[in-house]
Amino acid sequence: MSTKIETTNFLNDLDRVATVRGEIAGYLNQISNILEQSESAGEQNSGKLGLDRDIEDIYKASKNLYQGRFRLLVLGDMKRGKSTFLNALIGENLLPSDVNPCTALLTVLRYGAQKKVTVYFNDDTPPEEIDFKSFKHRYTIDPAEAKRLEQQKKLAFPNVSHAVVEYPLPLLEKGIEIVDSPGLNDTEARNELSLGYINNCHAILFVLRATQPCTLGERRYLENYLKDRGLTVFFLINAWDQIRESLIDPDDTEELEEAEDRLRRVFQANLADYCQVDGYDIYDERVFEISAINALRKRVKNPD
Ligand SMILES: Nc1nc2c(ncn2[C@@H]2O[C@H](COP(=O)(O)OP(=O)(O)OP(=O)(O)O)[C@@H](O)[C@H]2O)c(=O)[nH]1
Ligand SMILES: [Mg+2]
Repeated sequence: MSTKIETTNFLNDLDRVATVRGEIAGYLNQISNILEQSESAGEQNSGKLGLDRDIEDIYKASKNLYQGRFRLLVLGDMKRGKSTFLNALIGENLLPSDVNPCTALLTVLRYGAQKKVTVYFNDDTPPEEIDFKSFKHRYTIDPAEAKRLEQQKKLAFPNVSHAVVEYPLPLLEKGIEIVDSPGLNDTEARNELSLGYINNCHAILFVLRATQPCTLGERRYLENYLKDRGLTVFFLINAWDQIRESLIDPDDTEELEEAEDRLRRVFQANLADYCQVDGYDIYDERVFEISAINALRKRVKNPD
């Protein structure tokens, strides 16, 4: 499996997308202006056509395209490596990720000239900028504590809306926002925080773990929340490195290949339905085998 990230090509592609997006935004703006002028001309002659709503929609679509935000939601069961994947993307161990404490807040990662984290509240409390160490310390929760709160149907930080991490990363400068979410689990109350955010996003990165292939819980989230909703879902099968560790003889390459193929068949059987567009099978464009921890280690060692 290659862990090399083709960043240059990808960033060039994003530049091309930004150019086309700007052009389409310009056309939409022209269309809304022409319609507006026709409506006011009509008003003085034969009467208006009642296109105000359409004009507003087109204007909004144009404005959104100009702003150029594209939001990706990283979703998945607890401890699948969502935060580690994002840290690998940044190239720094910035977001809380550990065997124990877990992500407790929706955390939006967006471009900023300086690294900083700001916590936003649901009540009148003004947004608070804190340092990364305090952020990790204050806003992660232990799974046992998470479970206890769930049983009482309580949220860990009920007055916190979300956190925004700004980071000077070229990928984010092109208008991409990536959202880390608290891990899904058995209790619906906590899942609402992550799943309720789906509509604010343009695509989903659903993170699974190679050594726990499509658990019942995961199949349920996919079936109940993602199936037939017209969403663009990418699947990251993380911790691919652990397959080798689970072999009796980790150096037996034949055994490793067989184990990998068996897992591929399980994932294929469960995810194929989510990788069909207009009758076309696009599995290879939607499902990726990764090792976030290896990628993070490499990025930390070689920052460029
Ligand atoms: N072997 C291996 N371990 C990984 C990999 N990615 C993450 N981990 C480990 O898995 C544990 C959980 O990782 P997190 O990134 O905190 O997982 P998460 O999905 O964000 O967890 P929650 O926020 O609790 O839902 C950590 O101990 C990571 O070091 C991987 O690719 N391979
Ligand atoms: Mg996390």
